[in-house]
Amino acid sequence: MSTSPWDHLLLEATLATFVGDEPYGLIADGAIALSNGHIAWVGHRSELPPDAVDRAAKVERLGGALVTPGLIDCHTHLVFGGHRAHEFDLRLNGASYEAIAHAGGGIVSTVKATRAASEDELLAQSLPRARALLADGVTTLEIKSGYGLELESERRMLRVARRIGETLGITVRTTFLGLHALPPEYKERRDAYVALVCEQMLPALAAEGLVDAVDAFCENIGFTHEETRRVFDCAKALGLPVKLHAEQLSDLDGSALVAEYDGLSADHLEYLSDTGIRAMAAKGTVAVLLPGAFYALRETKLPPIAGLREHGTAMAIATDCNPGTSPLLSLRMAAGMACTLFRLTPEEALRGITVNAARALGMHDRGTLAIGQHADLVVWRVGTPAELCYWIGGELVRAVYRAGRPVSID
Ligand code: DI6
Ligand code: FE
Repeated sequence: MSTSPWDHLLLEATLATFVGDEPYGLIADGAIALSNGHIAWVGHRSELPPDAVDRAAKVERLGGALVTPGLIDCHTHLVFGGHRAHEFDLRLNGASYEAIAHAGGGIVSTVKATRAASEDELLAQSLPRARALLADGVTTLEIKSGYGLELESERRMLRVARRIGETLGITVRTTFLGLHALPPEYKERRDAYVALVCEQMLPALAAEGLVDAVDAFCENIGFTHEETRRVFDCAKALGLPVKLHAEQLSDLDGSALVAEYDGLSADHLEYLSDTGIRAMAAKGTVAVLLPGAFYALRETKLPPIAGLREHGTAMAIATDCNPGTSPLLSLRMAAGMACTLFRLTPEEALRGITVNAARALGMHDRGTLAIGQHADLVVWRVGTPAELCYWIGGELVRAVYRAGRPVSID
């Protein structure tokens, strides 16, 4: 038996490990040891090595508190300038999201505000949103570009995303979303914009180490299959994984396209068809569900949960935090919405913001409590996993650890 020292031993924990066949991978009266930023031991107290307490530099008794992996928000657009509360108002006065987009509002209005903001201003505006997610337990966060739509502004967004990770001490994965909307200056020149994205923006930003994955908005008000394919081909040539906004407002069969490219995930999926489900299942594409957008748009078409279950497709849940369709600043709230609106079980929803969200980011070193995993974890003020989905609001986080160290959530 190895006797290497542990930095921290947590005892009297209710562990939701998301490993094994038990619901939630639950271990009541569990213990977890952290060493060098990783999980060194996890299991039931009765199985702890006899010298466990002596081995640990610090021992803490949690009195039955729930411990989960650090939460993972695998789909956000949280770096942007301004906000769109006025469109919220317009929608409440009868305008549709598509009508607002066609009239020059929507994504394009956030593009104007984002282009006008300096890097420091963008950081100052975006950091509180990331801080809110962290305060609710998020330790790994995906952030997309897509409100710059020209090289310099896209670069600024991605740099701000990286700076958010450094400032808060959490992991940030960046996604290039050049094909988010057609910039106004390219209105009659779609091809030229797609060429710019593929031939200049993506290669330049990838060379600067600012891009971990590539996404596109495949939609009637977004980009076609062929345009998406062009950017996916470039991503592939650069060795970058792809994912897709698919089947959010209509069924363009984007899910089959992203599956064809061995993509990480297809996201939104309210209009996903049986064909799409089968294509995703064949490739193990993760289904990322975004109930915040469903809620804010008052969508009524539900994603086909029964079909996804039937095919054993991994389902992840994310906030989609963005100024237009999902100004949502709590991943735990997204999980609760997935239960109430989409009828996911609390276990499915919690797997969706831990283990399956890690899969959606292609990160297999987190999202579960298991030996060797990153010591990213949350100690909660509750003792039952379902409570994380059940309580609406409230400050349920007691402590957050990232790579074994406490993170400040103030
Ligand atoms: N789908 C969405 O829900 C967001 N982007 C996208 O492609 C909306 C972004 C916005 O309205 O600003
Ligand atoms: Fe989105």
